[in-house]
Amino acid sequence: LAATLNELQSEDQRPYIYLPEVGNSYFTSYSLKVRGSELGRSWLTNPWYGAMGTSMPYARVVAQQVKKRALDERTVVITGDGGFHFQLNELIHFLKDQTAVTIIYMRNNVFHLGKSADTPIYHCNDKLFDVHSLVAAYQGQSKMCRTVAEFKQCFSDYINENKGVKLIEVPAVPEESRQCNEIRLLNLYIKATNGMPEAVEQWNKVKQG
Ligand SMILES: Cc1ncc(C[n+]2csc(CCOP(=O)(O)OP(=O)(O)O)c2C)c(N)n1
Ligand SMILES: [Mg+2]
Repeated sequence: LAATLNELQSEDQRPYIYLPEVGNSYFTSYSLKVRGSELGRSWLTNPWYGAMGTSMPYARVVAQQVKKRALDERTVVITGDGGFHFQLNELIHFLKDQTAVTIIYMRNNVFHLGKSADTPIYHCNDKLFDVHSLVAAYQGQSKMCRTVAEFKQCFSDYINENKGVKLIEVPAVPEESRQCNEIRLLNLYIKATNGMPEAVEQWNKVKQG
């Protein structure tokens, strides 16, 4: 995802102000290359011990400021499904304020980051949940994108239109082989800290470079 966004941002002079939520999105966002924003920050996330729950309120204020100062910049939220769902109360403000936001919704139906078992407590979503009906209620637009090409087209369309709530649903497979390097390293570190012999060996190799 970061590589794709970097490509899109490099071809676009308008700065994207990224609001990554804590979860896989947060770690993915470490690889983002940003342009300078007039607001002074183009990557803004929660510094308070990594607590989830700030991307939407932050995005709301960023979008308000972008509008108020008439900046040619874009507000982009990158979020997991769990993190997004408990901040849905914020969505109404984009409609009330007539502000614009593009939300990248990384859907895996689970609280994945930090998950340490396959128990129901991690099941934060349901396969039948229709996020598109939700966005429609806020007079927004949304699309599910399965390929990089689809994503690029949809993201560019939404960024160009720059109106109201736009959401791109990206199916995220919670498998090691599909994850960014930062997440792979984090999971390896957690396993090594938990004393798994194979992970300890691999982690020591990583540390030695
Ligand atoms: C308030 C709060 N509760 C719990 C956590 C622990 N936590 C960190 S990431 C995460 C899962 C996030 O799930 P989701 O938003 O679906 O993103 P994913 O990891 O699946 O990409 C949890 C529960 C936290 N950081 N902050
Ligand atoms: Mg999730």
